[in-house]
Amino acid sequence: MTKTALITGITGQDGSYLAEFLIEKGYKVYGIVRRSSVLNRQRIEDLYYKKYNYNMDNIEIFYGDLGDSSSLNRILKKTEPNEVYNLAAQSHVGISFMIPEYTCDVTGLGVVRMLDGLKDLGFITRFYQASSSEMFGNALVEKQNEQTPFLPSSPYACAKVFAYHITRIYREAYNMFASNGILFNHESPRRGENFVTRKITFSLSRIKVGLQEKLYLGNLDSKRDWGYAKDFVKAMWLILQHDKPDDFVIATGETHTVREFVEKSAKLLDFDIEWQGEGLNEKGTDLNTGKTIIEINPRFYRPLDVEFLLGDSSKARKLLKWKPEVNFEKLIEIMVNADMKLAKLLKD
Ligand code: NAP
Ligand code: F7E
Repeated sequence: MTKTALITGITGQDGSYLAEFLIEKGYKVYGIVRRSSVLNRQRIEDLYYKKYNYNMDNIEIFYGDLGDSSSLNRILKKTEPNEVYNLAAQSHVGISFMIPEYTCDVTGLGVVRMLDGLKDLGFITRFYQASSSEMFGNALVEKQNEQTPFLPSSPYACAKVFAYHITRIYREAYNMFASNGILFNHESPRRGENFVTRKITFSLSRIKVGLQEKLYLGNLDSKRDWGYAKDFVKAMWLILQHDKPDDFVIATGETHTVREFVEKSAKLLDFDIEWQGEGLNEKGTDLNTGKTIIEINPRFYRPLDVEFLLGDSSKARKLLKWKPEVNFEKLIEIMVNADMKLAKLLKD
């Protein structure tokens, strides 16, 4: 029997990699996409249109929305999936301060819509919830694991804490196979351009070929545990293959500042960055040309930021035998190479 998986958020960074991973494993993948005025399927284009030539044996797309339980129930009923990966969310932390109610609805309540739909249908489905290291907020411990208390610092993180607990509650109350993957930041050439890593590799590449003059950033000193999205979607699958539902932290165990990410990306592109000034007046100048190519813009500061995250994924490493293959340096290289290729294409 072919295994089936339903992915909400299939058009996102993780959804697109997960769809590829599952199809390679022989799954039939169902995806939920939302209506937009232009088709928003670049990340699954190769998979859906080119590679499988609309071959519905491997992948099938349905219109739905995490804000609309009638569409979710209809899709669940129609597909009866063996596994559900709930990846859909308003996933931008900074933007969640601008659209808090919407973020809580989709990122938080959307999860209860999915879980309740599944519970009522009664078939045996394993459910994965995309929980986030943002739930730890400015945690008081040096390394965060499954025991670390949550201290959310944004509407996004608050919605994710709700989603985490409602997943646990459905597991305990209704005996559902519902698990949380508490994933630390993971990046790739498919990362949205307004997340900091991609913004850096995308903008510096464009500056290199003359398509852009400056890169404007916010807090350069915040630290993140950054991994590679392809490594992390494998962990999602492993979490649902485990013999019992449970919650797992997935992280690389290394933390770096935004500034380090800028410096390493710049070096790969042969910029020689010198930092001058402080706070809002800090600037990064390329010593090769004397041009200031990095500036701070208060617009990119958050009303409340998470300054430091570092994950301890010992549980996943032990029980799931998961470990990341790509380290910080390699991740930057992958992203810079991809964005430089793109910038050159745009230039020509
Ligand atoms: P992403 O690239 O922003 O993708 C989000 C997906 O959700 C997109 O497919 C988006 O559709 C879809 N979506 C948004 N609102 C929706 C709605 N109302 N109804 C249906 N679909 C909706 O995010 P990602 O980086 O792949 O992350 C995947 C999940 O993991 C998210 O839940 C995120 O919060 C969580 N997470 C991410 C990280 C990370 O570092 N990447 C870490 C921890 C947890 P459109 O394409 O139409 O916008
Ligand atoms: O910010 C700082 C910013 O937006 C990282 C999401 O996938 O991972 C992601 O959330 C840091 C923050 O990711 C800019 O203040 C400086 O301290 O790339 P980010 P995030 O907020 O960590 C978690 C795990 C998720 O779950 C989320 O869905 O970088 N920063 N300057 C900036 N950030 C952005 N976006 N833009 C800047 O110009």
